[in-house]
Amino acid sequence: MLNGAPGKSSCADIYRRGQGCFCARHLPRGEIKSAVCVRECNKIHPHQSAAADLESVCTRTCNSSSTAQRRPAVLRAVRLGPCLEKWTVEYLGQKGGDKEVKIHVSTVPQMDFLHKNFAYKTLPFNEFVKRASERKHSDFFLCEDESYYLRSLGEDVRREPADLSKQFPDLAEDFNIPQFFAADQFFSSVFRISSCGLQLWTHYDVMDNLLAQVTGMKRVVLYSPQDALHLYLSGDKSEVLDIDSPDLKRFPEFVKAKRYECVLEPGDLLFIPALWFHNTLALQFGVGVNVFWRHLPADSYDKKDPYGNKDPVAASRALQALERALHTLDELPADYRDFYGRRMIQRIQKRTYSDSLTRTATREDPDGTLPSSQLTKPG
Ligand SMILES: O=C(O)CCC(=O)C(=O)O
Repeated sequence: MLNGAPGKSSCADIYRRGQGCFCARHLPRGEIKSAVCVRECNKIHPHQSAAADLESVCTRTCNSSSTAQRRPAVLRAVRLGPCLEKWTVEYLGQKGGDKEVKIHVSTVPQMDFLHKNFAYKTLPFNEFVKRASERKHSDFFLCEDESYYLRSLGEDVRREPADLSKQFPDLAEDFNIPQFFAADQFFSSVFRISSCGLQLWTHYDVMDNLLAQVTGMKRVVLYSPQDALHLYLSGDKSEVLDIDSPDLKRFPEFVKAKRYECVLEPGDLLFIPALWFHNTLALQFGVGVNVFWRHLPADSYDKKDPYGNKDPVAASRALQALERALHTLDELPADYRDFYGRRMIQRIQKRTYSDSLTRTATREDPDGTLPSSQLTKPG
């Protein structure tokens, strides 16, 4: 397992130190595997046999409605198109041109969205790609070894989802969007271009997602939605920034979150089901594209959500109703609030937890003093 934060070590160092746990990297190319749990001694859980047709396997995996099947999966050596050969720094600069892009600029390896330890800046795309690909810069904003990250946006940033074919039509021609979902489910296609060594905070999105790695290598760590309570969430983001050596005084529950991890290489595709938390670390300068699509009926999603990360409409309504209910409980003395609060939690668990989650909760009770019936008994 990775020990310590990447700090300012070289990307090669980061990669070497992590090699012991980069399990998915050892999978034979052309196979599809579910993401690997590092804590289970690098065991690989096969998703399908090597001979399986990748596309049909992925179509089934991505469209399944069963929670057990909706697990992350890495597909190796996918035909992503001419981008795999063509997307050098020079070519990207030529074809992408000097269109202005809004980028994240960071002086530290771990970007922190919640405390904003990076700056938003604007650069012409070709200049951005050049700078992101180099370690030291003659022109810079904050310091000569600053790092850069692009998450491309739509034309109207607040309303329109990113779409490679609109913002970068010449480059979009080189990238084949994997056809694992119906055309009308498509939501967005997003450039993910990062300097070596830069890490993106742990977060979830509400759309299903295929993250394609076109150049460079990237480590991706994932956590199940069922581990949400161990991740110290602030909205859709985890407060635990340093997932490799977390501050366990501040975040003691974090050790309970089961970590899944893979390393993506050029031509790899990672299926990230909606609500699965993910954290990325660029092991090299790299270019990726991620494609979001709607797994639920279109009207389930917030219409004013260009990023694909606003909670579904029904979830937002339920969370608002909860706030109102809590406000109502405030009318009672503390001991009554405690009593009714506990009963409400039990009722919510009974109505919403899937069987597997109920089992997990029971298993996690170290003394076995909490029978499952206690979790599920009506209030
Ligand atoms: O590839 C990355 O850097 C981040 C990917 C991501 O957050 C996503 O695909 O939702």
